[in-house]
Amino acid sequence: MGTHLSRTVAEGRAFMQIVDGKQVDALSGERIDVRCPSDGKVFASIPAAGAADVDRAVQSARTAFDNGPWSRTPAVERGRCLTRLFQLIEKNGTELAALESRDTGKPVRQGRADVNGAMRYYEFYGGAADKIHGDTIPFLEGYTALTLREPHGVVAGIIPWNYPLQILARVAGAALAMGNTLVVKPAEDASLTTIRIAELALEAGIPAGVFNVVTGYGRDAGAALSAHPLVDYVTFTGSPMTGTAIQQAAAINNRGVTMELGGKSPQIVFADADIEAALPVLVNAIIQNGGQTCSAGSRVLIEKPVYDRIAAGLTERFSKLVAGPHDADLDLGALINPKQKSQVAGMIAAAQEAGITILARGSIHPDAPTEGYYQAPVLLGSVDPAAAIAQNEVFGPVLTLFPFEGEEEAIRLANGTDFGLVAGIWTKDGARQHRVAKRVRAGQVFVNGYGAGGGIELPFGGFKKSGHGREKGFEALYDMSATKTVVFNHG
Ligand code: TXE
Repeated sequence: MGTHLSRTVAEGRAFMQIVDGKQVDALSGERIDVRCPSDGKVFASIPAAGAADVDRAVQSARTAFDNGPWSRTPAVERGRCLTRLFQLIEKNGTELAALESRDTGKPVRQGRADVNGAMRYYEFYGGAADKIHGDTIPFLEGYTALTLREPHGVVAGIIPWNYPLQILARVAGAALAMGNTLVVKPAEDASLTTIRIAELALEAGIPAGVFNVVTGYGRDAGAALSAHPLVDYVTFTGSPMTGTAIQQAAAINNRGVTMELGGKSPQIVFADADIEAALPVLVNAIIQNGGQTCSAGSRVLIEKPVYDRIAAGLTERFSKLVAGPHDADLDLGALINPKQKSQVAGMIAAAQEAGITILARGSIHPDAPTEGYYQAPVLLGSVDPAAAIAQNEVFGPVLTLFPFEGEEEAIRLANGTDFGLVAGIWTKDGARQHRVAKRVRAGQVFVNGYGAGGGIELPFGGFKKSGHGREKGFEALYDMSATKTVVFNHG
């Protein structure tokens, strides 16, 4: 397990923010160390922006919006810029994948998948930019009434650390396609690819001031951005607690928000399911990105006749899973930071204290640096649905199993948390597929499969505590714009 390219990429680089098309440091000159989760070592730094930096970036986005170099550019031309950005990401894909995986600790394979996902967003929204239109509406005699889709103006995007490339792409792709300008605040733990994408956006012909990036802590830069009076709309992916704080800040200015706040997503396996097909999907849905995925399938509800068979199949697979450095490309990498590692370990310990059985535990590669933030995957059996580990998002490689009896209990358990982001249903019974899909409270439901995070074309977002608003697909373009009604009096 030697040092590969992905453990040397960006070594020693002092990254800059992108404001008004220029690379800028924080006004205070303060910086944040960037550590690689695989070995805990500092390898680069980013500016620590404060309120004054945020103001400078928002003013730039405001001017760019009001002067119209982007919002009044024909939609087809905006689409072409996004398509060029897609091509530039493809061209720089190897570097971006290495940077993303070193910055976040995810296996390079996952970094590559994230680059592909990000490309698809810019490709999709590049093509969609000139395909969103308003309506004409039958109205009173002597009048013509029509609607226009207008950009909000300045959109603030606050991005988490788990999938920076992809989450940025779904925000930026939709917002820019509709003619908004952007100020993005990536997470302090994973800002590097966001900076690189903003640089590539300039190269793609997106005008200066349209795509700004401020880096820094949430409590400083994030809070100032969400409360800024010149921001017209805020979009956020992250924890429910921070989501509440951001909504409160945006409410000071009565601004609209899109909130994607995580989940506790169930996969329901009925006794007639194709179990061999389900098993690898059940494992991947929680192991992908070390479980640090908002749509992770963290709860498996199993009909009693097949509980033992599925528990045995998962036990066998979990015992073989190995965590290790991102460039070793094992089943999973390190978690993002020591706080996340202790949160996950603490929740596992509390579950054990509550008497919940550990059915299987994967391992950490013996050569993995001891300073890295590793957590071996854990499988928990026959979990009490009221237990903390059954109700709260773990955001780590921990899968919980629950036996159930019959469809009613399955639905009750599936809907029995505060969240409602994604659900999986495994059954060959067509009528049951439809019945259960309708009654499960989740923004996305997969039948005989599970698309954690996939499907750029598919609307995505939560019910209940998982948030509101929809991202991805055409629906995101509606969230990223407002309807204007225009009425002509011919009289
Ligand atoms: O999230 P935060 P954290 C969940 C997951 C995880 C937990 C904590 O359960 O264990 O959240 O992670 C910025 N005003 N998810 O603490 O705080 C912050 O700088 C404005 C689920 O990292 O939500 C970062 O850019 N912004 C999730 C972003 O918010 C603020 C993805 C996310 O950080 C701010 C990540 C403030 N007051 C974590 N405070 C998902 N839904 O996929 C922080 N930020």
